[in-house]
Amino acid sequence: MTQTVSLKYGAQRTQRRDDRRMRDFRSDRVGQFIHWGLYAIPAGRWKGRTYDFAAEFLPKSADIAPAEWERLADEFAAPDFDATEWARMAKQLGARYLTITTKHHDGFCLWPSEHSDLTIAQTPFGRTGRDLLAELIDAYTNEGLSVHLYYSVLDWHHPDWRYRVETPEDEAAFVRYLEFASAQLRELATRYPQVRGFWFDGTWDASVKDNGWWTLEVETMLKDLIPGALVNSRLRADDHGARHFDSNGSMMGDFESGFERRLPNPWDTAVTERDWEACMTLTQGSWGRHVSTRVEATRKSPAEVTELIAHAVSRGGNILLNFGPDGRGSIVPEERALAESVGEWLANCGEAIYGCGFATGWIPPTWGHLTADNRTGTVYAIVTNPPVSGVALVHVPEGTTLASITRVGSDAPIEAVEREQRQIALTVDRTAPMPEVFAIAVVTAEGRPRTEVNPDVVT
Ligand code: H79
Repeated sequence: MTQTVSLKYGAQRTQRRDDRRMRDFRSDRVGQFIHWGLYAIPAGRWKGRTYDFAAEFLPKSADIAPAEWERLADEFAAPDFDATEWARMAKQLGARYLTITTKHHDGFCLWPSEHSDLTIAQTPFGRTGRDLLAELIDAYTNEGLSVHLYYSVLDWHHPDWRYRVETPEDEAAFVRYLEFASAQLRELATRYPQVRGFWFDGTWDASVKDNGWWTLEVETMLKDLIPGALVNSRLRADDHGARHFDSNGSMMGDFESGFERRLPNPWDTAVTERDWEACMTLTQGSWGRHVSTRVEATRKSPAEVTELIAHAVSRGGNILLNFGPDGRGSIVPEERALAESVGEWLANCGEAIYGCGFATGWIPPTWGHLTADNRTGTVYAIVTNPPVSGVALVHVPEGTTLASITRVGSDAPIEAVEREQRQIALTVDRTAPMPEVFAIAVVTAEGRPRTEVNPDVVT
């Protein structure tokens, strides 16, 4: 049993947030992550060699001197960048929000920060006077999407960044670094007050863990500047260096962001007790645009991405799907095609995703995922891996009987047989290119619809 420790910089609440902004985020379920920066230009290739590791790590993989890397700023002209086009594509995908990298580990800032000499202001794009982040925020807002700003605390460019603080000189430098990061975050929140929240990364080093006070100070400052701003758990450390969850086990920040390129165990229900978001690459391991054919060969298909979305929602979380535009500012054709296919599925079957969550009391199936809409009591069967038998078994919860099964996104007839022990045998199409979805309603012994199937999602 966890003992209660007195903390100055621990969680700010023990219950999940339930205000309008949080409820909107929770019901959005699908977000678009965009990794864009100087790394999009070499895209994993340097001096004739391709480095298959994540494109945004190229300065490390190819051991590039900072001064040499920073010369890429001269090439950042982004002639194809069109915020309206990006936003339309995100809308077509069915994403409800964007999280955009404002500064990744290499220190390059996508806004003209007064506090850095490595920003978009030093690029041919920035010299035209255009404000890229403002263009993106406006375009996405016009399409009805919210925007969150990603910020890496880890910074390979800033001379005062430290991985750990070992000497008085380190201490002085790192204090300056934290002041710099605070100033940048204040600048972002002041320049772009329309954003819904912030997404922190690069906070796992000892230097940050030893300064939990700073992570709470930043969370508080951002929420003072933008009331209700959402902040991910990855920002936070407590008095003792505990990250995401404080020394008493309470989540810090507003939603858990520990799921990176993985999802919770489909049989584990505990994760639905709090808000969480998983972020996911569309190829195996690169967030920034990568030209490697070996990386490209790992690209996930629309059906796989659809399954990831269903999986996340079935466990009560959001999924942030990552796009890596190229160095010219184009979303690459493979990612446009994905947005089109997944978007078509979401346009037809989104009622099983948006505003949905964990189906309490239902047994997770082997052939796919169940999601539930608490407002209607409807449970959705999303058949991502149809059994070879062509029959998917659904077990309705104890104390209920089947009221109806209907197809979502199609008028095709349904063949479903009720068996003993509350089983329904549902005939599914083993060759369907994208997951079939069925809406299932059950009634209690008294004949009332069974609602409250998902107490965690209140929209
Ligand atoms: O921006 C993308 C990646 O470039 C960035 N996060 C996503 C969203 C990223 N940076 N580093 N990493 C991902 C991997 C870092 C892994 C580790 Fe660790 C950091 C290994 C050791 C320290 C994670 C945190 C595992 C242990 C602590």
